[in-house]
Amino acid sequence: MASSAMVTANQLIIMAELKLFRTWSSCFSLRVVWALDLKGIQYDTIFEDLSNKSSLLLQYNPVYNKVPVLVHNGKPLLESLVILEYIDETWKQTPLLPEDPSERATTRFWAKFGDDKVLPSIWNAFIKQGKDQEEAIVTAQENLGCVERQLTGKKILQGRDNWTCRPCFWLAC
Ligand SMILES: N[C@@H](CCC(=O)N[C@@H](CS)C(=O)NCC(=O)O)C(=O)O
Repeated sequence: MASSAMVTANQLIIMAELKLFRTWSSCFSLRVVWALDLKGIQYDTIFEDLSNKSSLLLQYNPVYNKVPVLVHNGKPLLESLVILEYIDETWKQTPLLPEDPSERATTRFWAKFGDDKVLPSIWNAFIKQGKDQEEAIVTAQENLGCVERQLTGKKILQGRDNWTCRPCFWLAC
């Protein structure tokens, strides 16, 4: 019988208690799903009803009461981009961030731009009405144009060694 000292790193990954609180529709949660899948990490999913949040979700994320929440060995990790960094630092295989510090900074910049600018502007383009909606569409197009210019001429999503795929992965929602 295998002693605990003989447990391999892979087995430890499987044994570690990892739970992801999310909804099926949450794009922020999908980032986490993709990161865990890319790294081949097993986890349990707890689907939340955001109109009737579970007491566990409120307990784990008392500040924002939002998904995603990743719970690793009882410790909650909050905010999708923070969770991605935690996953990358904890499980080193298939790195999400490039090695080079300047490329890491660039990746983080575009991920932040996606959250701060692109996503809210696209959301506004859908929910605003009349003149406000027209303005929101222009703003969304400008923000998407910024991302497009950044990616033009670069090979993206064509292999994990090409760092340009990382901003896409971090932005992608
Ligand atoms: N900045 C957060 C955003 C998370 C977020 O907005 N989650 C939404 C679902 S997509 C949520 O839980 N909303 C519930 C609420 O606002 O009460 C992140 O990146 O994790």
